[in-house]
Amino acid sequence: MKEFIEIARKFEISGEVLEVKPLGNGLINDTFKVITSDGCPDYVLQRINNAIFTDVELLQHNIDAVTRHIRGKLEASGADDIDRKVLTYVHPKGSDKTYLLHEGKYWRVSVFISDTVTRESADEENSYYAGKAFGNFEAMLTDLPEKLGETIPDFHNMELRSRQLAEAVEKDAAGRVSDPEVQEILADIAKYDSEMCKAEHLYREGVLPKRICHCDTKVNNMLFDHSGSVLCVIDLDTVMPSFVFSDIGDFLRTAANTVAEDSPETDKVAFKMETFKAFVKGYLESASVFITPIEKENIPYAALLFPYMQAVRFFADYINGDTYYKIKYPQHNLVRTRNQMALFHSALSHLDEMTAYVAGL
Ligand code: GN1
Ligand code: MG
Repeated sequence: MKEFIEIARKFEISGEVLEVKPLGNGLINDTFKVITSDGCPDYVLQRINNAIFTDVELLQHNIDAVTRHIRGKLEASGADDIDRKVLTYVHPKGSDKTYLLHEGKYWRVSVFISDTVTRESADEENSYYAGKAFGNFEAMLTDLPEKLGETIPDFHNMELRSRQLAEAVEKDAAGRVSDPEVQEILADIAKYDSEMCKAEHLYREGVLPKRICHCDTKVNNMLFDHSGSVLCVIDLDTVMPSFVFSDIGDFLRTAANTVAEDSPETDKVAFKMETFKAFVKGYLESASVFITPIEKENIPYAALLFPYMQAVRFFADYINGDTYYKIKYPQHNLVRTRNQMALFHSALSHLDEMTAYVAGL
């Protein structure tokens, strides 16, 4: 980790950099914790995956605008402990940017928020607080003065994701398409394709708005405090204009699944209605200041869309020969696909119940 210590030292870090070690389990960037000498904060060092985030200038522009705006809102509301509620990025020495380009790689450093809890799953209480936190996150960004770009264009556009899967099948780069199981999954995915592209249809009809959303609200992208509430929303790379379905759907995709997104025990996958109810309750409490009836009534659709879209994305990557997501073994993306399709089917079996619940709120 000596090389990483040298990188960390290029940033305006207080104290002496003592050690750098791996942190978290994101599937895209490489993340490390920077340990410093006593009395100084620790830091988070990230190597940005610029094969995926090709416009790092735009990426950091978005993040800087969002963190500045949220900090301003927290200050105006008289909140305490603000440095623990919003991320603080530090500059490389002698630079006014919040990233460093060094030997062709992009790096950034933020202050590590200590004494928090990170989770891979969430109970009802956590889910309620997460709902409140993301509703509030979106509410705070409704009057963001800067325009944000899409760091990954059309990131959560289901029509695009379907096309990408079709292209992957067409190319068959890894020779995986003839496998009967692959064919079976493709047929299952195809059945729901037009229904799942509903958001794009509504958007074209002009009845569904895009708002600034987080777009990667999986459970491990937020820091909880010891009371179970969300202290700080992290992993801001995908903050961009999207449909509110993104933030609702991705949280439920991870939190309402009885097992992890890559569990091979497909028969254990189930969509937890209590998580759905708790999250949606919290979300609507804080999103009520901006949410429109069409957004609200499609919350159950969001709960279906995200496992479905994630299955399509994992599957396209599997068929392409695993070029996007980090994998730990050759079938990893196939296992993830099976898992997400099972979750989709389980959520689908609860559609009426979800619809009735949302209508009653
Ligand atoms: C990626 O970076 P990470 O692991 O938080 C991905 C999300 C997926 C998720 C699946 C930029 O998130 O969209 O939902 O993996 N991020 C990007 O676990 O593609
Ligand atoms: Mg992450």
